[in-house]
Amino acid sequence: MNSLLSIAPEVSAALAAGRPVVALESTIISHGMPYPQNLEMAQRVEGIIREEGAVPATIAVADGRIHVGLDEALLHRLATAKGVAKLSRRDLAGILASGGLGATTVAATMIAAHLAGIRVFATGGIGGVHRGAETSFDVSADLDELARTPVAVVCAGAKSILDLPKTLEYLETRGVPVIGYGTGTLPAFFSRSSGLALALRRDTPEEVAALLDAQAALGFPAGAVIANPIPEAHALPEAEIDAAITSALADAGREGVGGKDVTPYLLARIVALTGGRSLTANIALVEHNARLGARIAKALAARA
Ligand code: PSU
Ligand code: MN
Repeated sequence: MNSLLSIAPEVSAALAAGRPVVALESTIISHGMPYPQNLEMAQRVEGIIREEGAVPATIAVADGRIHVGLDEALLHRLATAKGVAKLSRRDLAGILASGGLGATTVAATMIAAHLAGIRVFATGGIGGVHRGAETSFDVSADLDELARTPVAVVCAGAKSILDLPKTLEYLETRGVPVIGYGTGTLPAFFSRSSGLALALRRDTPEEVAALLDAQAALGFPAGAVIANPIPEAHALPEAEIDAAITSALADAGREGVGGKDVTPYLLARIVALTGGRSLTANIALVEHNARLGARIAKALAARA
């Protein structure tokens, strides 16, 4: 395994000393946002985690290794290179064997974080059950990863490009705790609430850490979703975002977009259709999640 995993010295020193570390994904950089906002976001998010007293570990694959903690050059390549592969669980072996450049989704980032010994991961949104999944079978591998890999994912819920009720049902079936952070309902990414009730609510990083430690003590393989609503000031009006999502979905259908291209296609269409307003909101919520991720990592470190 060591030959496949390349952990940055700062990250491995923090892990060895039991200091807080927060994992970050790279598909959000390569496929989730346009350049140069993607690079600025990635750098700012790392800065926020440091400001909170934790160590950021952005994860990607290059030159036959999984990198946990990226240098400036690799971060820049991910933000600018054409044809960066989008990696989920099924893609990891292939890209490691071929030596290509790849960005990790939530699923692949969880795998890498767990291999490195990192328990907390912050991002924007998770994948889920797509609308129309009853005919397309399009269910993100993120959900099964949450059921089998013990990493807590701090996110702003999921976008309503997905079928949110089905996504919650699937997570329930697979035994994944979905914890509303300061809320009793599932946040819907651009808006603070989907209206869907959650079984779990926690209001402080310490309470979240206690739950994660209890889950670890049970020996369950599963991760957890920490669903953190977008800050009020950045939430988008639901009518505006719903209209953009409806038309993005129609465009995807017309153009026959399928497989792993669906999510990046929809994200880019929504940015275009909202005149960039969705991008500003997306960046704000990722920053907010990074701060909470760092605080949860610190609370976990304090319990150890
Ligand atoms: N949702 C977002 N932004 C993103 C993604 C999802 O709001 O960037 C990315 C994440 O990397 C997530 C992936 O893991 O898309 C899910 O892709 P798929 O639906 O193909 O599983
Ligand atoms: Mn899919």
